[in-house]
Amino acid sequence: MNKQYAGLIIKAQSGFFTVHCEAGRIECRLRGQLNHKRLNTDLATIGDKVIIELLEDGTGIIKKVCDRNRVLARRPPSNTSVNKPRYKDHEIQQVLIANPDQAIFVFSCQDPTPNLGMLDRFLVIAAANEIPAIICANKVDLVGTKNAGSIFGLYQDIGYRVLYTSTVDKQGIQELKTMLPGQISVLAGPSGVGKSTLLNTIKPNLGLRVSEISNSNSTGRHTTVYPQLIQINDQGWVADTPGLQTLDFFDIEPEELDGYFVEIAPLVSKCAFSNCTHTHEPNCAVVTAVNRGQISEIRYNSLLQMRNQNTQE
Ligand SMILES: Nc1nc2c(ncn2[C@@H]2O[C@H](COP(=O)(O)OP(=O)(O)OP(=O)(O)O)[C@@H](O)[C@H]2O)c(=O)[nH]1
Ligand SMILES: [Mg+2]
Ligand SMILES: [Zn+2]
Repeated sequence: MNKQYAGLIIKAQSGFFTVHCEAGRIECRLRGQLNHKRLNTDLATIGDKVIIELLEDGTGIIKKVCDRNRVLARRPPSNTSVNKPRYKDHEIQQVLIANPDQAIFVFSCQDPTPNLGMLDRFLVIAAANEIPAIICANKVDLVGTKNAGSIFGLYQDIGYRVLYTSTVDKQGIQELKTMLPGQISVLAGPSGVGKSTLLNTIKPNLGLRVSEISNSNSTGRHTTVYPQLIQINDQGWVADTPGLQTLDFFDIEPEELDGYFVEIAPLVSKCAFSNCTHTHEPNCAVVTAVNRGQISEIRYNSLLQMRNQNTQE
């Protein structure tokens, strides 16, 4: 009988998985029968805790994927057939990482222009999955701290922690570094915002591939192609993930979106109608708060836009 080990998937690349365990880093494949177990989700990805069997040739077979406590996931983009896995009639969620303890959503202050609508979507997904969220506003060197604050400050006002970082002048890097030990974190965001560069700056010998062009406003450029977890210390890992262009919700209904906007959620029960859409209804606590300047119009519009998009889907 071959030896078995409990381990953590740290890299996932087209059906091959690198598993970190007592026996080292083992290249593994999934056991065939596992393919039928889960109907609506990626079977295995980074962050999954697994049981592997070590074979004579030094590779391994993943025999069991342990239940996930939470996932950061989206609905796969519909314009790419390869990324749209289906199992019979079920649409399958694309898991960016399994079991994250926190998510760090990275956006650049400039190049590319920050897409706050996408940030709001990330925050909704994190809230829906009970993943603590931190915002990293990178490339602050390009706009200066004051301008960066005028873009991202509203998130601080509603209680999120915002790190202002630059890999050029090293601002905020130490702060980012102190947040990583002892837990599983994920860096996620659009392409070209500097996720891999941030990790190379934190861990200088890492050598992750980064885009050579700093002004990467062309769409479709993806420098990081496979997600992977990088070890920070004994229990501390941080995931570098490929940049996303779209972030569609999986399993989040339009009516529940207001509950995932942290500053709007507490007002919802104060609206006169329990099914209030916060648009035309009388005595809407949300609209009142927007009119009084207590809720940012950017966030309010973001909620309405998300709900419309989701209703159409
Ligand atoms: N000015 C400036 N440029 C930066 C900073 N951080 C990263 N860059 C540049 O931004 C470009 C993109 O960086 P990457 O690290 O490849 O971006 P990424 O988020 O990993 O992109 P994907 O892997 O495609 O998702 C590179 O040319 C970096 O040199 C920064 O703080 N300031
Ligand atoms: Mg990258
Ligand atoms: Zn309302």
